[in-house]
Amino acid sequence: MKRAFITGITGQDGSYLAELLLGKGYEVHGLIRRASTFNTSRIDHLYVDPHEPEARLYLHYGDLSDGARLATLLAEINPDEVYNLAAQSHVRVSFDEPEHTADTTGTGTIRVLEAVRASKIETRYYQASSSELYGATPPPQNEETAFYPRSPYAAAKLYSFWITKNYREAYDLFAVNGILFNHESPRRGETFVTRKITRAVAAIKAGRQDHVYMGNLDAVRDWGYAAEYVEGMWRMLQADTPDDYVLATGVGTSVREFLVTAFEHAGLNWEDHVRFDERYLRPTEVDALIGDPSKAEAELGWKAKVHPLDLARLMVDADIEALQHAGQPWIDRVPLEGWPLR
Ligand code: NAP
Ligand code: F7E
Repeated sequence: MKRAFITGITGQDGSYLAELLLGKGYEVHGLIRRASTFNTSRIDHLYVDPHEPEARLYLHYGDLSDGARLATLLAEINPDEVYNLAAQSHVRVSFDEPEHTADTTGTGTIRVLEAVRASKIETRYYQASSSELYGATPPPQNEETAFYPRSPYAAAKLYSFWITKNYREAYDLFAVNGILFNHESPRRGETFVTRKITRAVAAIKAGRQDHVYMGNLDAVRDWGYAAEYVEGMWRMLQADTPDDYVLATGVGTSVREFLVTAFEHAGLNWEDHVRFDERYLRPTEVDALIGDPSKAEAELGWKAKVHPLDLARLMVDADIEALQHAGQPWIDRVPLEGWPLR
């Protein structure tokens, strides 16, 4: 039985990856942060009492800020594959918390890589790199495109990209960068633009909210479906040689187009409900990200099937469905207009 270790298992991608690997027969170990409330809602459906013989998913407390803990854990678990998905992953928040972002999204990576070396395990390593690396460089973007980061988040990911590549060259580690363009799902964090829109549509449709405040509607992104992207991560670690790959749909869509599609899908006119608030603007914006995934298609046989506007409809349906189930925690606890969070 193969064994995998996932940092960020409680996040959107970590939850889909854990599901995928369990389905392939892996034993899966995940790193979780100790919090004062439960933070496992995205993986609760995978829970099997660890005392039971059929249990194959185990969680361990730890943090990317604690390198010694990472080394001890890796030595104990001895995984065949390490997926480093943990990060402060919100671009706008990285302008508010640049030092914390550097520490988790940047230095956190070297702590995991050093933990791999210190524990002397034989493993393959996946680094969650990002299309944000391209920043101001115009699309289409592929593995040869120059990086031009435009936020503390992107600058921290740039460090992580290069240190992963350096460890591959310096120590002959099977280490890869997945340069993933935006990928979304019904499990997407509630303050990323797609989920913010689809949750608002569901709440407005249900008569629980009247409007939503948004920032720059002109930005263009290449939104794919997260459940498909974790398959690409896994394929990168099954390749004969380690390399870096772009995963994307190749289709660019503006925030406005996504928003119009989501409102129309619920039979609503977006102009009646969308307002502008400058707090959602970024000091430096990334205008357009559209990926060219041909290398992953040719070498890994990976291709995105769900395209951005279908994804918008899929996410609206999921949020409307979620709202119909009484006792949804976010509806009960959070004021209808939400916290003024970015
Ligand atoms: P996400 O939903 O924000 O999940 C982030 C995960 O990291 C959560 O499990 C979080 O734990 C954990 N985490 C944060 N700080 C940590 C720390 N100091 N120590 C340990 N764990 C920590 O992100 P995602 O969308 O799944 O993305 C996964 C990775 O891919 C991230 O590195 C992200 O930057 C990168 N990425 C994402 C996209 C995208 O479009 N989704 C595109 C390119 C790259 P809590 O649950 O406790 O907060
Ligand atoms: O913003 C605009 C905003 O926060 C997308 C992360 O997963 O993908 C993600 O980063 C666009 C930006 O994602 C609002 O200005 C307008 O242009 O959903 P987002 P992101 O910044 O692209 C990359 C690849 C990652 O690696 C990151 O981890 O939407 N926008 N109005 C807004 N964005 C937000 N969040 N909220 C708004 O109200």
